[in-house]
Amino acid sequence: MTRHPIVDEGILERLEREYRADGYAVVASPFDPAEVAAWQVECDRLAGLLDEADPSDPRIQSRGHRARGVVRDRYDPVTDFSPLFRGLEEDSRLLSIAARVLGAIPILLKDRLILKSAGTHGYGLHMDWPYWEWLGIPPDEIVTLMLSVDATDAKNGAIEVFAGLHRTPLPAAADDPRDLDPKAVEGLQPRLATTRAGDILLLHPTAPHRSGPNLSGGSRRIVTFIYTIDRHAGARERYYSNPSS
Ligand SMILES: O=C(O)CCC(=O)C(=O)O
Repeated sequence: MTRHPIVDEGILERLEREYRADGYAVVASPFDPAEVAAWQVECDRLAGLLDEADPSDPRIQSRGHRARGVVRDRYDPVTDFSPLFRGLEEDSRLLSIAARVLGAIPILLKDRLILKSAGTHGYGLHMDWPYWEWLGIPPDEIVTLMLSVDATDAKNGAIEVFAGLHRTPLPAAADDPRDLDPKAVEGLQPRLATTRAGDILLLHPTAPHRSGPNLSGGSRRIVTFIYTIDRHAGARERYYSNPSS
């Protein structure tokens, strides 16, 4: 495997500062354009497999769509389906970023691909932590790295983050205790985390976030690697062996 230099110290320093203060941070792409182009080709291949995939496979999940009711939209874990993304998980640039904010050796907890094809619905206000809490890992020992396969913006459903609220207890939604009550952020303005292809959005597990529908004509694809630290070895196996994950 090609070893890439770790991300520059100055970038890591800024990233860590922003991540601690805001609960998220965006890193400009440390990848070569040819690497990102290869991700795009791989996502096209994975999107093409969806029609033939076993409809009962729990690793392929669906999402509401403006015109088609429901569409198959997520691979989780995507590394089960893609040797390219399986290799990317241990890329030294990603590991150096994860190690910096976790302060320990990162290991992969979870990974996924969200295709968000044109017309697919967005995601309501939530934080990811309540979905992982049962694992018993403190939130500061998990970090999410979202890799933009395509540029993201307001039109195609970029992630919106309520910055600086990741240490503030917020009320749960009435219809799902794992989601947040939208009233919790009434009057507050989220930050739209726009990205270029190859950029990485870091998200803290308790950062409140949401995203809009994809109203553009193309897909908005994001590959996500969620890392924990080496003292939680076995957490990935526990996570994926739980049928409700
Ligand atoms: O991809 C998106 O638009 C949002 C995904 C998200 O918020 C999540 O899976 O936690």
